[in-house]
Amino acid sequence: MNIRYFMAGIAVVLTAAACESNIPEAGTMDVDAESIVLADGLANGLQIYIGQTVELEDSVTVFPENATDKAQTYLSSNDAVASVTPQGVLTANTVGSCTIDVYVGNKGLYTSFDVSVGDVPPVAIEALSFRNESEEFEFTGEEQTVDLIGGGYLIVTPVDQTEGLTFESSDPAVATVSDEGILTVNALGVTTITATAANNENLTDQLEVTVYRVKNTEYDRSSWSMTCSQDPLPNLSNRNNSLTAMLDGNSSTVFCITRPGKSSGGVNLKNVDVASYQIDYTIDMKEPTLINYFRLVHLSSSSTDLGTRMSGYTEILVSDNGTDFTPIAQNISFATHAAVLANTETEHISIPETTCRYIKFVMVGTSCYDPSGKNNGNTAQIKEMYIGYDEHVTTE
Ligand SMILES: [Ca+2]
Repeated sequence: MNIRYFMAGIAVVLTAAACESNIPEAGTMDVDAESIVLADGLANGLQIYIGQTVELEDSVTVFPENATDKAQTYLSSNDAVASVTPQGVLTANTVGSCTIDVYVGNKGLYTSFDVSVGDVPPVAIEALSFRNESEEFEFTGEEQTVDLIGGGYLIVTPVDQTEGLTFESSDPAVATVSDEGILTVNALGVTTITATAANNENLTDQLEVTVYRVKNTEYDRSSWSMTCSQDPLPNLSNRNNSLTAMLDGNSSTVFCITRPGKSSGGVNLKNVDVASYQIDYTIDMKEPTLINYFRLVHLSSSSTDLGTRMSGYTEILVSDNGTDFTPIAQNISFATHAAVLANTETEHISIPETTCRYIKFVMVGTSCYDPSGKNNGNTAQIKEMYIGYDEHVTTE
């Protein structure tokens, strides 16, 4: 500081010599800060909530405006309630009150203001509704819970609401729901869940919950027969290929077809238009049959046989008379599952529930073969194909 005064003195002398005036040049003298004015939000006491932060710098003004040392520093009387960085970033930590001192410059000028920290304000629910009118859950028999809110079954807005909800189950023996919206499945049956905003009974919605088990019916195939657009079928060693080979429950017989663009077992499709070439087979179940799934048994879990697996169907059609067919499903793919070598049997592959006598499986191009997507292998080979009906029931 002494050096600056000394330099200012030189400036005065030089200026005086040049202009013959005793007024120092602007900016050549220190100007002391004289007062601190707090914005109303601080001067009247700052009210904030736990977790809130406030930048104080913009709310503190030092006069005169041309004061040369406006450096500020901040200090809290109780950091546990509200802490403040030397740069003036204040954070509310817990419910309570404290005082913040604001120091300006280095000559003892300061002021202070009070801070009152309150609890986080409640956020009321504005709307709530279940995504669907009903949901089904398969009974596992083990400890089984469903997060209705986190799982997206119940939409509550705003998501950061703090009001809370109440839940009621019309049949707690089937399922109960905690205040947090966790549904606990207890038994087979049907129950209606009512969700209501804690402080507003007009904000309410209902969900019918069905807890089911699968009652499986897989049909006896001994009387069934089959036709195929590829006839005669390729003659492959050790496969005992025939039109009944995948309906006979015999693991030493395998239904095989030669794929478009390939040649095998005396069937040469190397010169066909591969992309549009269709192969289909039709199973005659001999009587109208209620179905909603099929499943396949692949040839083996050997990696060399992977390319012979089916990975999907382009279309599935059904008929009552074997002549007039109605499509029920398109682009059925189970490639993800079939690509796992250990899976020699597919899961139950769902199709729309239907009652029919004939069911036709259509493959176009190459996408239905070889789950690796590499179009490896010359044939598609199915050891067994089963068709059945999985019913959801709510009784033992
Ligand atoms: Ca067989």
